[in-house]
Amino acid sequence: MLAVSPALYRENFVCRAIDPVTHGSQTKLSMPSIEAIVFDLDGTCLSTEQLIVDVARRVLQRKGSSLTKEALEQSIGKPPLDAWQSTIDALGLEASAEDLYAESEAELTEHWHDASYMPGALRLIHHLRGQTASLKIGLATSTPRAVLAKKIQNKPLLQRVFQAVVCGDDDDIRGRGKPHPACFLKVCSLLSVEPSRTLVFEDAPSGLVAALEAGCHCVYVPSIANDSAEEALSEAMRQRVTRIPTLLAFDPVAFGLEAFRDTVEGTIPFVEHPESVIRIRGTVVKGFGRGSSELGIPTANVDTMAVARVLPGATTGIFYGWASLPGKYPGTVYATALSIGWNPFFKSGDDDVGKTCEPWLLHDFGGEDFYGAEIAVLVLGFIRPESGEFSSLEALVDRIKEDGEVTKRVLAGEAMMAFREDEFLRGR
Ligand code: ADP
Ligand code: RBF
Ligand code: MG
Repeated sequence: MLAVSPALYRENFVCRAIDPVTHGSQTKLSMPSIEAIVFDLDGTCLSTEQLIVDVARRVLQRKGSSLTKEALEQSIGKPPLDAWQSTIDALGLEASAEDLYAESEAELTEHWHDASYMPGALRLIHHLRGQTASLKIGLATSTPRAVLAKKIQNKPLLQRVFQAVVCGDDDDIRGRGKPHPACFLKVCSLLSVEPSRTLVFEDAPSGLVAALEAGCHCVYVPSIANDSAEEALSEAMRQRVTRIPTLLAFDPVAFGLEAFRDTVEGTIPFVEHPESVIRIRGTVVKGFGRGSSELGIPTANVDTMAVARVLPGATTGIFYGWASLPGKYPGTVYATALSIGWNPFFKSGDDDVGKTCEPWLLHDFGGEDFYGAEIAVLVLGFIRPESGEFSSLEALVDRIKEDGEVTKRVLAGEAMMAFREDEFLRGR
């Protein structure tokens, strides 16, 4: 890995470092050195989406209804009232969005502490606080202070890592929520840094605008997949945005910060923070029928609901781990390289093509298929973001085969081998 001292980046820096995980896609040609990092909370540090869905299920159950895939797809990512209206419409319910929202809020209050970290958030925050050069870290959230306390009550890192915290109900912020820049201006002032030397992490369009209006740079990790938030920005503002599909793809070197030191074979193993391991259990479903025929690489597509349960909707990437087919081949564990995302290479402008989760089991099943079988995938690391930038189908196939080789090498490590014994792979 590249180790670059921030001292090299004093005033204006030129950075051409190629990071093996991000492939240098975040190279910034010119910007002032970064002295502070400011995080948004919901959807950026914490994955609150799944929690909200679970509570929505219970609210609906009490109304004698239940959440369907269609209703979920139409409501996810929307502001709460809009989301409830979409759910009501999709299910044909006799209820008001205001009432269901109030009911869900009352229950969510008791469950905020169940929210898990967004993929890569725990690792990134640990890394930033461990920088040798002093780097300030702040939080600017729309969450009221009392709710923040609940959300981080079992997250000791989030309780102590921020040197300044600005909340949505602070006296000078109330009524001036994002996209108003007040919260970012306030946190910069509390940290005594210039906004131009502050890097904000945001997942929402309103937060992106607020950060830019304040004069900060923004790493935009959208919670709503395939959104077009940048289109509403001026050309000058767009210069200060770096879009990435997941925090796992963030390259600190591109911002003059120290490189991560935890990569193995250019990948990010999750084993250092065991709570980052992703456990997907679902059913093998039919895909586009492209894997074996067009690519010569069969992939056992997992049903989308199973993936939505454990991974934020907009998170994508190429990962590795162990997989099993507990009902069919109990006791056998397979190495797998998997792609989670929209297969941009094939998309060719078709927005209806949905997100897929496709484990390629690195084993020859002799032409057999196992549609309908239960599949368990223990995701242990991140290889790279998915890409649509391949010059040909052969180039994509070569890259996928390389992903498979990397997977085999990394999984041979002791800590990775130990996960073969994980209970999760044995079935329900
Ligand atoms: P689809 O688009 O329907 O997923 P694929 O050609 O990608 O079509 O895969 C078809 C099926 O092949 C998988 O769902 C699975 O049942 C089977 N299969 C056979 N060998 C493998 C393997 N090594 N890895 C993943 N799936 C495999
Ligand atoms: N599709 C892409 O469009 N871009 C990718 O970067 C990409 N990487 C993949 C990596 C692995 C390990 C696997 C198994 C698949 C990948 N695919 C990618 C998905 C591929 O498009 C998909 O399996 C086929 O479309 C068959 O459904
Ligand atoms: Mg497939």
